[in-house]
Amino acid sequence: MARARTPTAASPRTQPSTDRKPAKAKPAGSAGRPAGPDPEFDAPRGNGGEYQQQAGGERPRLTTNQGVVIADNQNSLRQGPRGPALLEDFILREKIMHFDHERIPERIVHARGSAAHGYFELTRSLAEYTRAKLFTEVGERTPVFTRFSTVAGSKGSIDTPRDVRGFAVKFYTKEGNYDLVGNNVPVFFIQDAIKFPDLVHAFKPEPDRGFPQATNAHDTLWDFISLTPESMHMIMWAMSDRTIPRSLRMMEGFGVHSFRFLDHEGHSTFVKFHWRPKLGVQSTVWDEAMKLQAADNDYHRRDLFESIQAGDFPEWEFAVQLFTEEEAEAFPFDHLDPTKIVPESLVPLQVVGRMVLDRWPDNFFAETEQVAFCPANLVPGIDFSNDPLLQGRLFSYLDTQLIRLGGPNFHQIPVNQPKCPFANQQRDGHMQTQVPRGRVNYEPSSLQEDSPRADAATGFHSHASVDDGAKGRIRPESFADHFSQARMFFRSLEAPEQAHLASALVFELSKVETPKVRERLVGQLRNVDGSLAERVADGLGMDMLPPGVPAAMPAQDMPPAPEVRIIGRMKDTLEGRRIGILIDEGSDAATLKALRKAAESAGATVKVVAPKLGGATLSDGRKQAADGQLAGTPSQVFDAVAVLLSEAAGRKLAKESAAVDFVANAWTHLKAIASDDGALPLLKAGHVGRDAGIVDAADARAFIAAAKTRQWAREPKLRSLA
Ligand code: HDD
Repeated sequence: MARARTPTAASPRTQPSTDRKPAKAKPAGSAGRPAGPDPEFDAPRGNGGEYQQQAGGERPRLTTNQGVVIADNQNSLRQGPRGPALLEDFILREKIMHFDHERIPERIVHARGSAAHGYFELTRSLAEYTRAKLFTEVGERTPVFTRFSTVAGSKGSIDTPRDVRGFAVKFYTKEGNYDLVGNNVPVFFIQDAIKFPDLVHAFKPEPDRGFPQATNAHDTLWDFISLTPESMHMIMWAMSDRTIPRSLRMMEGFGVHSFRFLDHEGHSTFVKFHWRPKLGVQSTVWDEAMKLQAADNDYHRRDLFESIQAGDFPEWEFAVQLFTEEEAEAFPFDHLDPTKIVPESLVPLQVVGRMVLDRWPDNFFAETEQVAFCPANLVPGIDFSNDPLLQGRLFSYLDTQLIRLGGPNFHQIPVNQPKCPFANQQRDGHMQTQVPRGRVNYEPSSLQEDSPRADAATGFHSHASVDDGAKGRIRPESFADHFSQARMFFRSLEAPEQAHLASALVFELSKVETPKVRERLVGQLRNVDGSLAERVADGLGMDMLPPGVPAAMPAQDMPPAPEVRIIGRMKDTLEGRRIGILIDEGSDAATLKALRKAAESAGATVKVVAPKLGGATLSDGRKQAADGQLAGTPSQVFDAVAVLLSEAAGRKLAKESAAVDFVANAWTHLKAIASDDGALPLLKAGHVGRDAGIVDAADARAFIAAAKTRQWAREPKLRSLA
């Protein structure tokens, strides 16, 4: 039996500890220290930055959390080389204890997220409407931290499910933190916050079985939805291609609720907030989204990270819709109902600023995980509306941070701290990291001149709204129309988008085991649009159309709202997009060079894919390394592909399933494909047809033009959509 070695001079246990002094040694004791706090001595030194600077760039010594230098980080303290571990090993216990507590409760919703730092820049003053400096100082750059998220899945789940995306922006303004906690769709499922726990329970994994994860396609969600007609407008958005975005950089954001702007006199104007991506709005197709789950679970996070690292900073325009109380009275819906949009034909968007995300967080946990958004974080000049969903949210977010971040001092975590001065008499509590000085921790006080006081001139004032009425659990009659805007949405879409929406409903409901739930949902769809209900019923193979569910108020026809479409809003550009070029031994060097040059000059990122990561020897004898190995780099991670193969390689790859899938998926996902003669056997094996998106690799210009769009005309050849 092998015996453990006894420690020798060379073993880690007996290695001499590196007994280097920090570059800047601190004076011992208080000798030489001025009375009172010593900024150098008292400054917190965390696990990294500050300490490393202290060490003057030398490697810092490993210590316990008490600052004791650790001599051996490989072996725990044992009674003899093969003896038991000793309880007195405080180094082992501290390390394991800390590790055991590394995880904090994940967010109940929006657990999976990716975030970045950046800035907001105002391009047009809104001083006429608001006193908020954020919206009045043109050219001023306000730092922001923006977190995007899926809603249903847990923290470790996938990036590309069919799901609404969170779009939360923390503005670190000069007047305090302002959080705009929105989504990538402008409406919500429910009208009243009291229904939120039910909604979330219904879409999370079912409680008895613990699945399905990160999807809405199951009985409990559709049971709830089919009994909640107010959700129908949101369902239209959720089943549209908006919820399978191509990139976080290519989706819109919405503040959802109406808020108020308040000017210096306290006059109020209602405002709705919009983010519009510079790269245009683009989605995947459903089959592609599902295959992306297999190709890359971190597809969106990686895309955001890589674009920022490459200096292609994601950017959005910031726009507002402004309307008065009187204008709102004349709308044919209640704008306080969060299941409604204010169509742009009624109130046009005004672009007043832009947001640029230009820095990836230094540490995922410290920033992306610990950031705490709250719709109640407002600054002077902005106020809430009476939207009952918003009112409930004002309680929920603060409350959830108490459990998630462990106590009331989460505002002291660096990512949550205001960047303007802040001071008050709130004290103590778990994880207090500040050290307030002096005797005064109350107000009014006279003992300390510099203790903070309220200031009516610059402070926050609420809108002096007058609301009366009997107390009660009342849903206003103006909230009763659940179907007009749902119908408006569906009828405003282009034909392929309508087909995708119908297919999405068929897909989701086909995962529902309970027939009466499917039938009731189709019954609700009859209130939205008869043809949609029929398509879904047909797609599910129902023998007859289920009876309609009685509507409190039948849908009214509204003018189409073109702004809800995605088709036509994809930008005619390759900027921010990725091209994959598949090569193998003998691929034509000149064509590869020409395609790469054309794609890169058009703004795309080009990746070379080959059966082996080492790459292949090209026609000119040069070795071309690959960025991705074929089996691990399928075509779904690209916006368009080119296939450059010698005749021999084309014949070989036509029998290689990863290569066949590469071209077959590019074809069915409506992408442009450039190919040379050698690639033809592979294209044939992948059943790639002919259309305007299939171009000769020698014609780089034609490829670039085709790559800028999806080949929508191809779709009817490929899928019998519901
Ligand atoms: Fe919420 C998180 C957006 C309704 C309760 N919500 C959360 C996040 C976003 C939204 C983007 C993630 C923030 C982050 O990145 O950390 N939520 C919305 C929108 C809503 C909405 C646009 C409707 C217009 N939410 C809503 C209601 C309630 C909540 C009605 C409860 C009454 N939301 C929460 C929460 C979360 C949250 C439980 C989970 C984690 C967190 O707050 O910090 O408090």
